[in-house]
Amino acid sequence: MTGAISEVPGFQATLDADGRIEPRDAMPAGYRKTLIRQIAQHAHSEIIGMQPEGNWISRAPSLRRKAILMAKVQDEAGHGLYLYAAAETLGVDRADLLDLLHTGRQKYSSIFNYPTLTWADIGAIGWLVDGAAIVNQVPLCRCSYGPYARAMVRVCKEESFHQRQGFEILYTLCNGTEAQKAMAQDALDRWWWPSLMMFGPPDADSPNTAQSMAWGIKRHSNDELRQRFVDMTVPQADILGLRIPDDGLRNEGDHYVFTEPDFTELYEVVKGNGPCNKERLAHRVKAHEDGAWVREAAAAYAEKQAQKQSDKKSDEQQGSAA
Ligand code: FAQ
Repeated sequence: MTGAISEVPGFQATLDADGRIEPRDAMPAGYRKTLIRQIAQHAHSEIIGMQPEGNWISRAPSLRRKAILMAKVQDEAGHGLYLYAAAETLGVDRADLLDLLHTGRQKYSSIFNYPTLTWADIGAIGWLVDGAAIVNQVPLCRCSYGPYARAMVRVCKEESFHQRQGFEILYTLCNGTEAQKAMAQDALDRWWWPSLMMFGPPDADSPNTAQSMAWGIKRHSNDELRQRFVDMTVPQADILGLRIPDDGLRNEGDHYVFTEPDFTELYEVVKGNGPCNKERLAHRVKAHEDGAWVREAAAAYAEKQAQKQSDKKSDEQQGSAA
């Protein structure tokens, strides 16, 4: 594996020309390591992120809502698959990445450690969490690593549908009874601050941002994206008739000034001390163990197919030699 940038011919020139680094290109070890870390964390977030919404599929208020939510949760599984595939182009094995997740040695997004208490939470996840994901991930479509950037293009299209379905759930509640509107407000009150934390620590405390931006992995800093999210979301809250739970929020021309979230809460959740960390990980590990027979069956089938192919090849070789 290659080390410093100076030892990697062509790498910096590709970045300077806004080109894409592809799996077979030489790359600095740190670049590869950072990508594996970020893409794996992203993949883990997608599959753990299925849980808070998945547990509402059986309780969705109508058949239409149930069908939409099922499709959304399946999309998240698909995003996980694209991302694990993108990580594998860097020379790691998906099974090893899952092992790192299951043993707590790799992270997933803090946001998925909060409970979904009411149906309005499903609206809030779509509107705020997918909304934050879009703000974070649209710039990743221009990430310097080709497979990650290309995966993001499709992911972002789907996230955009997810964000609209969440907004539409809340719009319906906000135009319903007083109790439904209060449920929507309560969901916003609980999801607002964790959504701001999704963007990561403030720039001054973010150990990875500067290098990741120099490598063209991240295109914007955590604080820039957080600001962009606030600017996008506040007018949408106005349309819903909901109040953002921030007394310090005010419009200053092009931007909204807002109160920073309590980042000690982010650090605690990332350390494993959020409201649902243990439950989420235990559920994931159990799902993985319960799926062992599928992986074994798929491996046995693949082995049988490979044997068939090789038997056919040797029959053909013998036939042409005779
Ligand atoms: N949660 O130096 P930085 C979704 C960690 S997908 C947990 O700023 P970086 C779709 C960070 O890893 C949501 N850990 O790090 C969906 C680092 O730890 P390490 C996931 C966090 O990488 C919707 C340390 O703190 N999206 O929502 C968090 O430059 C609905 C220092 O931080 C992505 O993964 C956090 N919030 O910036 C699915 C997008 N923030 O590894 C289902 C891609 C920071 O050094 C339902 N990732 N950390 O020990 C990124 O853009 C970046 O990795 C950041 C963090 C911005 C998340």
